[in-house]
Parts: sequence; C-alpha cells; structure tokens
Amino acid sequence: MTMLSNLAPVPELYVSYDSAQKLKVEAGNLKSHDLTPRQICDLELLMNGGFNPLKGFLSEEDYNGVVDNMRLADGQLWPMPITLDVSEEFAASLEDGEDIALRDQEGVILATMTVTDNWQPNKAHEAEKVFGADDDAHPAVNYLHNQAGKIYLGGPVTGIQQPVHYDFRGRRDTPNELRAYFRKLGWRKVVAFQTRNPLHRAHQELTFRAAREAQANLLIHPIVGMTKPGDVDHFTRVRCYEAVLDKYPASTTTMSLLNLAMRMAGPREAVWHGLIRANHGCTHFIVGRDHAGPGKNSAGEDFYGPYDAQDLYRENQSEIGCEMVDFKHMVYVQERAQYEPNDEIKDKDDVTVLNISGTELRRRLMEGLEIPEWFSFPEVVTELRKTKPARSKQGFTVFFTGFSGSGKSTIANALMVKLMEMGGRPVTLLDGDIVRKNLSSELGFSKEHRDLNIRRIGYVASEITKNGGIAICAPIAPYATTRRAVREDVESFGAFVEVHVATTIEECERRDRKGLYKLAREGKIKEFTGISDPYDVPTNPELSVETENVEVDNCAHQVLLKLESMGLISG
Ligand code: PPS
Repeated sequence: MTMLSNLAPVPELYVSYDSAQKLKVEAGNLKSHDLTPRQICDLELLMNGGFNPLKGFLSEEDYNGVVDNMRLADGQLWPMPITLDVSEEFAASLEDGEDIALRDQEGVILATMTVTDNWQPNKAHEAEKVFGADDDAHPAVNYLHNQAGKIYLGGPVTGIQQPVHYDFRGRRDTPNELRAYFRKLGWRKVVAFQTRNPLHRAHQELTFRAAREAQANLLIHPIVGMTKPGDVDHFTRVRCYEAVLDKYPASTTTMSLLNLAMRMAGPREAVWHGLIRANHGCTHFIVGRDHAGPGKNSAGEDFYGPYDAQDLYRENQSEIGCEMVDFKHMVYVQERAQYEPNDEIKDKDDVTVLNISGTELRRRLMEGLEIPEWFSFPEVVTELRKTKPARSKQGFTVFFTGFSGSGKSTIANALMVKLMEMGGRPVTLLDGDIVRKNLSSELGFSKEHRDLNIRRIGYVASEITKNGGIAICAPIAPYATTRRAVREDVESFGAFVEVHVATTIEECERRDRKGLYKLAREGKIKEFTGISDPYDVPTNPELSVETENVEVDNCAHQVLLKLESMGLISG
C-alpha cells in the first residue's frame, strides 16, 4: 500500500547526530549571529520541515518573488518572507558564500548557514505588498521598521539541534512526529484548528462541527511562539487548552503546540498557516472570520476585510494541499441551549441569540464581572482569572512624557503621594533625573542613548507592573517608537497609561527652572529637546494635561480620575 502523502515524512534540514556533534565543534570558529526570539521560531520551523519547501532563509530572488506575487523563484507558492535580518556592521563583515553560526540567546549553536545573499531590502515595499499597508499600527510592519535589522542575509541552513524548550515538552511535536502519530492511529483525514486565544464553548462547538463536516479527526494546534502583543500568555492558554481537551473525545482529537512566530498578516497568513498545517500532516484547515487579523490601522479601520483570508485561501487551495473548512460565526441560542452558526438560524425573531465578544470578555475579566457558563468552561475562567485578576488588583504603569521643565516630575510626585495615601499597592517613582543617576549614569542624550534609557525604564516598569505594583515614570521620552515599545512591554502585564504633560516649549523656556534652556540657546548644552533635538508629540495618549494656569494638585487629580475611569483604582 502506498503511504498517503500527508503521512510520509517531510524533508528536514538536520544532519545526523554524529555529523551534528562534529559540525558543532567546527562551527565554533565561524562568525556568529545571535538569533532574535522571532528568528529562533522561524529557524525551528525551517529545520523541522514546518516551512517545507524552504531550505533556509530566503535568497534575494526568492524574497522578491514572495513579496511581489507569493511565489519562490522556482514558482512554488510561499506567501511569507522568511528572512534573516541583521545589522549593517555584521552584514558588511561577511564574504560571499561564507558560513556563519546561528546561536540562540544563551549562545548555543543551533545551525549553520551559507550566506549566498546579502542585501538591503525595501521595507516600505515589503510592508505594502505583504501586509497591505506601510502603517506602523500593524504589528509586523512595526517590527519590520523598528526592530528588524537593516540588511537581510539569505542562504541554505544546516540544522544542528532544535531550540530548547523547557515548558510543555510533551505537547510539542515536529511535523514528522505528528505525521507518525497520525499514521500510527490510522488518521487519514485531520482538520487543524489554529488559535492564539483561549478556547471557549463556541470554539469547541465549531471544531466539533468542522470535524464532522470534513469527516476528519481533529488537531487543536495553538500557537505558542509569538502572537499579537497583548494576547493572553501561552502558559495560561495551554493550561486552559488542557482543561478543555478533557471535553473532547480522546480517540478523535489531539492537541499539539506550534512554535510559530505569527505576523498577523490576515489573508497571506491564512495561506501560510495552511501550508504549515499541510507540512504537519493535516488534510483540512479551519479558516475563520478575520483570520490572523492585526486589528485597526492608524486611521481606525480594519487592515483587511473579514473574509479576505478565506478568499485568498480558496484561490490557492489546490496548491496549499490542505482543504479549507470555513468558520461559521457561532452564537448561543438560549431557548435551545446550544451553539448554532449565526447564518443558519431561521427563527431569529423568536429566539434569544447570545454572544460575548473578545472585547466584552476582556472587560468582564478586567472588572471581575460574571462570565456565564454558556459562554465558557468554569476551569477556563478560573485559569484566566488567576493570571488576569480584576484591573483594580493588577499592577499598572503611568508614563509621563513632555519637555524638560514641563512639570512631569512635580505632577508625578503629587500622584505618587495620592496613590500612597490610598494604599493597597506599592508605588515606585522612576523620575528622569533619578533614573539617570541610578540606572543610566553612563548615558548621554543621543537618540541611541535616550532610547536605551527609556527601554531600561520600560523594563523596570514592566517588572513592577507584572508583580502587581504601580510604576510612575517621568522621563522626556521624546521618540514615539520607543514609547510604543515600552507600552508593548508593559501591556503584557497590565495597563499602560501615557500622560502627555503638554506644556509648550515656549512656556518651559520661560520658566527655565534649572537654567538649562539658557545654556541650550547658548549652545553650551547640545541636543537639547525642543531646542536642538526632536520631540514627537504623542498622538494618542490616555491623557493630556495642560499645566499653564492649572494647579499641580489639579493635574495629579486628573490623572487619578483617569485611573479610576479605567478601573485601575476603585472609586
Ligand atoms: S530622555 O530623553 O527621556 O532620555 O531624557 P531624561 O532621561 O528624561 O532626561 C532629561 C533630563 O536631563 C536634563 N538634560 C537634558 N534634557 C534634554 N536634552 C538634553 N540635551 C539634556 N541634557 C540634560 C534635563 O534636566 C531633563 O530633566 P527634566 O526632568 O525632564 O527637566
């Protein structure tokens, strides 16, 4: 009997164990690149065949084809640029065809790569073509412009070892491990469900229906690599999945964790996910409404239409090799006490249709409100409440930004005292001057140094927030991208409240409390914010306060009111 194509092994990029031991020693002498967390995710899937047919990070020719028409140079379908971005210095130090070592963050060599291509990509073009808009509100476009290195290296990869994972090891499978498992159990048809969120009753019903429709077994295949900033962390999610898994028949359903770094690229991402699932031995793939959606663009509109992903998938289905099962929007019909696809309910006028959106669920968790049993499983809600206690019990960060002498420190001090008077949570003030004395004494005021300074403040604030405290920061923080990076760091653990102290530069200069503006005008202090250095005015702060003709006490009070309205302090 010939083996079904979804069950035969996919090619991997690993060398044999013995060769790997030898190669590892030899690779010690090569120039090496320390992989970023996203690159480690990409490398793992390259090496284990998850990104088959790719044999390494894309060459320039493959990259151009992928960006412009979703095809590799040889014509095969591939929608996502898998690129090794590095700094200009590192790229310039390499010869054509040189081998380099790829190391994880502890310095362990995971692979070697022969650098055949070394080029500066047109990132704006990549953003337009791959993500649909050159707009930093898209997480992957933001990554492309503000985190990824300037130069891409391309070339074949030789795999030495898998990245090490210490968590949920028994739940992680390579494509070939899953294929072997399906083979062993005789699962000829497998439908995969992709998710980056906890599973609730609607998802369970949907996956049941999908499996029934496709007459297939079910693979719950959640992403544990990188998802959208602000998502529920994967540790919590996996505990939730494990609780839900008990409610599926064990003989028809399994779960495996996928260490993919998502790009939130909607339609292209759906096609990519389908190819990855085909490599993992799946025959069917569930694509929902707004699959891998990145949220709103900077004009407040959706990046993609709700069914663009399904359309693009359908067009490419025969080449993907994994049939789409399209997601019906499931809602709860109270009278019949069951979930039904919204578009199939014939008696809408006579029944009560219930639904809780993701936003509403987050609100209920944040405010400690009831989450009904028809919506989720009690075990799942308990897990979510453990990691996401009500907002009034979580830590948070208040981040003041504004010119020197705008009044940031004064308002921050007043706010700290008011919060300490209220009690309940420890408060730490990370004032610009204090931080520069203690954390950043060696730094000056170049863009690079300011960014480093703010990232350090952000790091400390996020740790304080994670541990349930209140961090009040009061640096100038002139660059919007850096403020955004800090926001992302903090928001994984709690609220980030940006307060623009909007005192004009003229007023700050008039006050000149430290005499610094005079020195800046005389050229005795260089790179002085507002005088000889830029300041990006915040476009969407949680709060903006005027200080001219307003008492400090009142400014601090405005912040308190904002905190109360956000549910961070109870009234
Ligand atoms: S930054 O850009 O956020 O890293 O700046 P920050 O750490 O808040 O430090 C600002 C304080 O340093 C003093 N100072 C200067 N500010 C701006 N530009 C230049 N070149 C500069 N040189 C020294 C100034 O007193 C700032 O204090 P604040 O509290 O903002 O008035």
